[in-house]
Amino acid sequence: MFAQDHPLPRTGPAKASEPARSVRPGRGLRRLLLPALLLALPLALSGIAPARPVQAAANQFCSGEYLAVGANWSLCWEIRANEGLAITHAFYTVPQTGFDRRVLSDATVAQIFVPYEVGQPRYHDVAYGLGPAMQRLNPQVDCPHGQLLAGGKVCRELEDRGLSQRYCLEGNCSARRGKALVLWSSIQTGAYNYLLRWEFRDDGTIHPALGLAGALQFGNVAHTHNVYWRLDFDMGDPENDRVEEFVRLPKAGTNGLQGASTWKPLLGETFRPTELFTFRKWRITDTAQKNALGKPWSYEVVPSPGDGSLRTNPNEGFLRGEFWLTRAHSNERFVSTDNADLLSTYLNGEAVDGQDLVLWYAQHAYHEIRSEDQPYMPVEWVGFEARPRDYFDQNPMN
Ligand SMILES: [Cu+2]
Repeated sequence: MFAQDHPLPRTGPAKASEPARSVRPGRGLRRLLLPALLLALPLALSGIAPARPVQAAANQFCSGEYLAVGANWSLCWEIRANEGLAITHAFYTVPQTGFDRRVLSDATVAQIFVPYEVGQPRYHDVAYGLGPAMQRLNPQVDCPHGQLLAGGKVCRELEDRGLSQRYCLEGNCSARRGKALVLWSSIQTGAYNYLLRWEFRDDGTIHPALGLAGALQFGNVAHTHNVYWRLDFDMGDPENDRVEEFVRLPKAGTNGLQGASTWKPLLGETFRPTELFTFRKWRITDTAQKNALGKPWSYEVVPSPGDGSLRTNPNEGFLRGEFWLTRAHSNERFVSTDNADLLSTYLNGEAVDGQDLVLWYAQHAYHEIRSEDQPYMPVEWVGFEARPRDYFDQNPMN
């Protein structure tokens, strides 16, 4: 579904003075940039010739600096008062066919909840507004190979992401380097600098990440950064979504030597904890679309090994699970405020099968202070992968 800019709902007096307002940048620049140049440049840099030129499918929804094209992707983005840099449309162009497919309709960071181990403070940073806290980037150091947008507050880059493939046949070896289209921004929250980074790889993988940087807020007090991502996948169209959970178990009677796995549908709005012992992960499928092998198109959310978990008390019920599934509603965009657990209220028994759905994924970075965090912290990334599973007929890079 297409997100609108809704004000953050508040259910009680908030610490922030006023609800953050949209600081969407002016649109004058759009007219000045040549869409043709935007299309041609990433292709020239990639060195990979698709069957036909990459289509800017997202250009139906945005243009100028709000349209980002490269690494087989075309995206629209905007700056929102609360979530900061948001992806509003993401289309993948299949290299073999030149065919554009919608993947995402809306992708945001929906909360960065930072409770300190001594009980207070407990920050809900997205509720205070990431948009107005975005900082100007330095063209030489921050964005040397890209373009600065939004008055210098967003960097758009086409990055070399290292080896994407290597294989040998009868002693002849071939390798390929991958590309990624990246949009990122820097946000000042107290002494911290958050780096909000959206990476779209040429093989269809999406890698959202939050960088923790800046200086320590309270010296030697440990805390967790609970980062919530909100993803509205719309593969092809918003309808016919189904979400399933992966489970791998040892086969009975084989002394642990054999195993089997399956995908089980989630039958209603729900939350689920991560589970390392069963390789738990989740996918969203479009039941009406199948690839050439007869498998339903899907994207899977793959937890990162260090994602951790944090459970506190019922007032912070949004900490009960790492993965949440809700029906898509444009006014259900945030996880929490200083006074309210919003995410739990979205679980109200709505049917999910075949509907337009939203996935929420939470990562928990435990920040045990180390000497090397002084005077300025080395950047630490908190990110995960959303990968195509049977969305293509084969490796799209071949
Ligand atoms: Cu920290």
